[in-house]
Amino acid sequence: MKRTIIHIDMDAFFASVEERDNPELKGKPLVIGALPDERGVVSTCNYAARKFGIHSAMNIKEAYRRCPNAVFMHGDMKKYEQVSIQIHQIMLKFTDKIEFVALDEGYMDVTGSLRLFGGAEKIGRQLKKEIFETLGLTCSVGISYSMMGAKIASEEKKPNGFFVIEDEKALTELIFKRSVRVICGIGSQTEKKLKEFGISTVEDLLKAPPQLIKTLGKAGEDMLRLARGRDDREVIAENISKSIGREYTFQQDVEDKDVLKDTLLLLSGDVGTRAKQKGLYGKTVTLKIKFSDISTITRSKSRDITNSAKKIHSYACELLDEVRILKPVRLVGVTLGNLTETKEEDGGQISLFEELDGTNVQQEKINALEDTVFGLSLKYGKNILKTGKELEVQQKFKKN
Ligand code: TTP
Ligand code: MG
Repeated sequence: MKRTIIHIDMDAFFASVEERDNPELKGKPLVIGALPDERGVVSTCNYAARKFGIHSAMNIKEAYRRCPNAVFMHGDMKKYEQVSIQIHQIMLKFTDKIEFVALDEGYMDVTGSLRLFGGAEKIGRQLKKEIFETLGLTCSVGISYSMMGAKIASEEKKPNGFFVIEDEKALTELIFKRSVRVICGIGSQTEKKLKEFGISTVEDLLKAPPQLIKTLGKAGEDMLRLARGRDDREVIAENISKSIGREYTFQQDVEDKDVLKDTLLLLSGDVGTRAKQKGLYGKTVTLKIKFSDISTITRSKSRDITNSAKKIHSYACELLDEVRILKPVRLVGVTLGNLTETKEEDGGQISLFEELDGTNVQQEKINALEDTVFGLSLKYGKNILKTGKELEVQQKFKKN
């Protein structure tokens, strides 16, 4: 059956949230990330700053050189996570088949909602309208028959875009003359490799001798299939996906394990909240660390089934203690995996509150307290209650 997929991506996400909240910034070039006198990179910038050639991941000194008059600001991850949850809630009005792939980006399979809402374009337009009216932010929406098609469609008319790619033929025609980078999964390394074989564009790939594709193995077959517009990947909703994860890219590289642990506390809080929202529990906690040279490691631990933020944090910290940090860290992430909807009896009696807050509270009390916090945060927003530790960490982020 033909599917209908929508891809939504917020425009200049962090920067747009700051422009919205600080009206005096309107129209000025705005760079979110490190400050010019710090070591670090651009997280993102608004479209006024992009005119100067500034972009994500650019060294902050280079960004400053290109536009010394821009406003430079640190990001506020907690705020962006909050907005992300609000975006998700608006998307849920149209379908629960949603796969969020970044804070500001997600796929929706709306095949089953078409009749109810009067078609894909109506859903797409309504989505944009509700996000703008409720959150004061613009986004770009792409509609297509596949995930790749929808993603390319949402990029086509950015910012505030709306674009439909009907079928495989329309997609192939659209990307025929473009760089192979347009194909999902082809990054700079693969691009380089393909160039050695004389393949730079989608057209080159489609016209490449079958023998050459064969030498590239399974990856070659996959690329060719995608270049022909065939993409069968399904939108995997979080409530049936195998994991819930969150990660954070530092504006400046970090070497201090305590800062990593503090960051993991915030991330674990978010993972725990998301799991609770979905009524899910997980058995495996995975820690991800990306170093400044972009080498990445992951470590996993399977323990008691849980969705407690405290437990997730504690397991992530145990994993971190087993890693030797020999290079500066650029990104840290935590994922709760092996998800189920049923909670087996909590085995452990480790009082993590003891560790975190210096008080000795029994596990049942901790669970009850977490449930209360969760109930309140659902009602009033995620920031309603925080442990002293969390506040301390947030202050630290703000200072940084
Ligand atoms: P993107 O969607 O890639 O970028 P964007 O929303 O800022 O701009 P647009 O989609 O209009 O092109 O990323 C979403 C957010 O993720 C972005 O606002 C900041 C953050 N981010 C980083 O922190 N570092 C990065 O290298 C990138 C690409 C994004
Ligand atoms: Mg975006």
